Amino acid sequence: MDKIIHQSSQTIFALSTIYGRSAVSIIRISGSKALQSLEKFGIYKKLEARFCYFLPIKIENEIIDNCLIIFFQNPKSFTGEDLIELQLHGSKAIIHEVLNYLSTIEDYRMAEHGEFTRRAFLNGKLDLVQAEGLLALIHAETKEQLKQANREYLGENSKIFQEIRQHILEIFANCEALMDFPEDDIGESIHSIIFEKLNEINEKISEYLNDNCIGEKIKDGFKIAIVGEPNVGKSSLINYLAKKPIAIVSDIAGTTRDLVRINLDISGYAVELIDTAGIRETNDKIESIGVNLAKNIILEVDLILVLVTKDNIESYKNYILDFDEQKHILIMNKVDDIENSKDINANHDMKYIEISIQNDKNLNQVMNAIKNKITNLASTNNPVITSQRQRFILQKVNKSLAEMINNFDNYQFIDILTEDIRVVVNHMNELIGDITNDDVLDELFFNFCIGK
Ligand SMILES: Nc1nc2c(ncn2[C@@H]2O[C@H](COP(=O)(O)OP(=O)(O)OP(=O)(O)O)[C@@H](O)[C@H]2O)c(=O)[nH]1
Ligand SMILES: [Mg+2]
Repeated sequence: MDKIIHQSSQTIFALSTIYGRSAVSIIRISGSKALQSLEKFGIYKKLEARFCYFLPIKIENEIIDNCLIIFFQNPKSFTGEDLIELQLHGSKAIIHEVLNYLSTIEDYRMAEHGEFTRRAFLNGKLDLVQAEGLLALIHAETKEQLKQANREYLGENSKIFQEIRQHILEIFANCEALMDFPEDDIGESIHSIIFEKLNEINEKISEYLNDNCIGEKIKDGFKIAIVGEPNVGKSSLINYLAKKPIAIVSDIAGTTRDLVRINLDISGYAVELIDTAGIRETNDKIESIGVNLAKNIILEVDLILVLVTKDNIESYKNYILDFDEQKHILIMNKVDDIENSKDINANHDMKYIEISIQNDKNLNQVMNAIKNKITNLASTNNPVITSQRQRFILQKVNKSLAEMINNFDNYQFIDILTEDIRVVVNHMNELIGDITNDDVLDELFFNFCIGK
């Protein structure tokens, strides 16, 4: 059954494209009185829904612009309300005139952040997970971010969450049946069905949770740090990978103190690359703050480029206590300084990529190694969880189900189990957005821009 369309008494409007000079600017107007704006602009023609009209809009009889106008009639619009889209020329003067004029119409006001999408959500046009997908879609900067956002926005993940909820609802129905046959054979068999189903569903949820937070990493970006002793060429390497000079390079040991960050697109994945202070014992107050930042960032990132030179080949063991090949790439720089660099790898268990940033030697191997490591990290099945909100709720569900399974034989009354399952169903409703509270909605929609 279609949801009842919720038409707010206030009609909202906003610029949906970026403010500034451009070929086209789009202003959207949504609400029960959206059509009134056309009369105010001197358009008395009755517009058919979903047709495109090329008409002059006037303010006090003066033409402001010739524009394309589309009328989306409720419920077949993005918000579910009556919605007008004005495609104007992208001039600041036109945008000002039109927005100012709209604000003078009774019951009209400028939209708040994400208010169009919030109305769409309230009118059942999308669920909360899809709204998160839409936000990710707008923020996507790389191909993999886009693919993940589209899966979420188009409802693939919602479908999985709905299926989980459906299975839990079935268990709930089994519990109710059990109330009718508490003591006999049928009761026994339903009892074991419930136990099996609880196990089955919770294993699936654990699988989704056990994903190394890849969904969030694809969305927010993988973090990669370059670490090593002073002067090994860390800043030279970040400048090379960033293709521009973002960090100071000098032959004075201890040049970099702050964390220097840059966002890159590597093989379609968003990556934040971080240059760090050279790690050494120092009495310099500022430098030692930098060294601490470097040591701490090692614990935070997904991948570490460990840079050494022939003089300090194993020094990384002082600050990387837990060397994991998945998480680290060992690189030896300045091989231009070494007569026969092959011997260095031969003398050590660990394999280094030998490079010379100065001579542009083997730098493509560093990029390939980074690409391989990131694609390996991301190579689980498409992640289902993409936000902390979703993860927290699923963790609650997972924990509650695990407790039920562990205490299954101790449930003396089936109605207590039924009640526990009802709580879990409510968590799933919260996840999909069938139960909401204003704080959650405020937080999510505030991250949208004003015209969305
Ligand atoms: N010979 C040679 N010198 C290099 C190479 N790469 C960088 N250098 C030089 O090494 C010196 C230190 O380079 P940086 O990139 O500042 O080193 P860093 O690791 O960032 O140093 P800190 O910020 O002090 O920790 C500079 O003089 C660079 O020009 C290389 O491949 N070969
Ligand atoms: Mg540096």
